[in-house]
Amino acid sequence: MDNLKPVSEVDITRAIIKKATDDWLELAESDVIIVGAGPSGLIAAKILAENGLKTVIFERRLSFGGGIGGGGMLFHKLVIQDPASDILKEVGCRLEKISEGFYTTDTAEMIAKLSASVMDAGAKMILGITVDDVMFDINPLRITGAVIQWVSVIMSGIHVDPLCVASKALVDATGHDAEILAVASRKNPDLNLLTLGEKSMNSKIGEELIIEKTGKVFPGLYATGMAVGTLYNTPRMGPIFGGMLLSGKKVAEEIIKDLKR
Ligand code: 48F
Repeated sequence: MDNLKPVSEVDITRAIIKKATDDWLELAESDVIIVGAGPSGLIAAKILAENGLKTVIFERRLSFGGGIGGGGMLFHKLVIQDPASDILKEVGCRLEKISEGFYTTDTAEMIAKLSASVMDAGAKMILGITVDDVMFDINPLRITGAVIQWVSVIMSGIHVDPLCVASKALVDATGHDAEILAVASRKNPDLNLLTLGEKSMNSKIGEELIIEKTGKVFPGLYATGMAVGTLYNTPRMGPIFGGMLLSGKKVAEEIIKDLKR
């Protein structure tokens, strides 16, 4: 039988706290914070990290992939079309051709390959963290970071003061609820951010409009994926993911342009 190296309970505790603290000290001032590890947030993080920006994703669940895992009505497939399919091919995700430029893939494979590419690019992903508010500065008025809390604290209902992480760009990739835009709008009417809620289903128009409207919504604050639809009242689209990936790519490119100016 192989002999495992003996590690005491105290060694385990010290190793975890020390290495997690090292990471947190580094992340406390990030270039980009992405809230939500769904398709748009994942691809944005990959591109941002590849371009040398210190990027962290905060995801409240203990898993990543957001709405990818649900496929279409829990069937384990979703659809993707050209040219967004290139993004999945690039991360090694196998596609099944239905017709020219139109494919399906397995939900678990897309989650695994896309998420692995985020970490390979050097972005950090921290699970079990909810972003429940934004930080701001005045003169000039801008969003300067995220207010964070353990999801377990929020679920417990006890009051515990949060911590904050600074960013040059904070990205709402929280999906249909556009949680970051919603809280920023509710608490700061002077930002003039009104989240209208999404429209009923029209996949084609929905995807086109989300890509078109993706980007900066306020200095320091950006939106991608379904959060864009909720902000601008564009149609929902169901289990087709080309628009989400191109939206994530677009927001990353805009941030790179803004931050590297
Ligand atoms: O919903 P989600 O997958 O966002 P998306 O990138 O993609 C939408 C599609 O999955 C699908 C669709 C496209 O055809 O309609 O629904 O816009 O992922 C959002 C992630 O954000 C997390 C949430 O758990 C999910 O994994 N999240 C939401 N609010 C917060 C959060 C928050 N306040 N703090 C941390 N994570």
